[in-house]
Amino acid sequence: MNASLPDVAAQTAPLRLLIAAPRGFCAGVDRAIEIVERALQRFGAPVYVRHEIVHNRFVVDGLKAKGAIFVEELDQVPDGAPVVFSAHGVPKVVPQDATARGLDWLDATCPLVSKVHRQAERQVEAGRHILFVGHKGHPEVIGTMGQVPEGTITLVETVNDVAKLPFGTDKPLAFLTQTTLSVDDTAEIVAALRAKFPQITGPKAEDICYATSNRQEAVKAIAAECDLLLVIGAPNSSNSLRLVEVAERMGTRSRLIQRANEIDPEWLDGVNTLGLTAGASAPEVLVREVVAKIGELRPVSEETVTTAEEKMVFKLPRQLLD
Ligand code: 10D
Ligand code: SF4
Repeated sequence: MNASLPDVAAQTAPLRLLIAAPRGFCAGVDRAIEIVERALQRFGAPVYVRHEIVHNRFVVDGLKAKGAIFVEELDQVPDGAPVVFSAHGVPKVVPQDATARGLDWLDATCPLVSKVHRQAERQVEAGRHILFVGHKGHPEVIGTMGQVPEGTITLVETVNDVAKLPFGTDKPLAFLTQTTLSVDDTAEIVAALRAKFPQITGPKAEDICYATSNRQEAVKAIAAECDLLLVIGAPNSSNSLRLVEVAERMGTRSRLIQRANEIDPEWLDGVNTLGLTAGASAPEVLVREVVAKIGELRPVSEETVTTAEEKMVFKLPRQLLD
């Protein structure tokens, strides 16, 4: 029957797989993982890590296998054991407590997060109240808000929150942001802050990092062509969740997956072009695992779409260099 021919053709035609670049590990994640690995070599196992070093189970399990022990709070670290603070950063009191206990501690906070920490301190020293744009409860937000005394910083999550802020136009204010936010949402929130508080100071744009914005741009470049976009990342990974949102806002169905085995073959029904990317904490080996899995389900023609080149590398902490 002629009517069935297009369907047969659609099923046998290779699936066009568009892989976004940049994707996956950023310089801050590379550095954080290397800090744990070098700490294991230097001190021997076990090395304690406060919070998942980055939000990826595969990475965490790999380090556990080498002797890392992951805990949520410093009081779970026994006396005398070395401890690494995660890439997301910690409140000021954490290194203070570690020093008071005489622990060997290493800070794997991404230098771009540390830069926001220093800005927070400077703004408070200059007498300004900080409006911090971020997601409540995220470890980076807890870490940055914990750089300054309580009552000197207010969390702002939405444009609606801006409308409710009780400050006047004579109050000295500054804004700072989490590094892994949606570029578009943040631009709206910052515009609302500047409109309501003409006196506000802040970074030129916001503190969203190069890796976060590059990965969102790369998704924007392919999403319109895709029938489905898969994002490899964890449900607690802020930057990965933002990539799903970017695709969905462009009208493209998107799914967050941690591993290839989470792909439901039915998702590919009627899909001619599939997009694929990975959050900043997801290793490339998981991208290859997903490509291989898709190849088992359908013949695939693979293309990489590159929107930026990344060359960023961060230095390791001094204690690990000698
Ligand atoms: O949740 P998230 O995007 O902040 O963290 P993740 O570990 O997924 O990626 C690395 C980003 C960091 C450490 C925050 F800058
Ligand atoms: Fe640093 Fe950005 Fe990577 Fe976060 S996502 S670790 S801020 S480079």
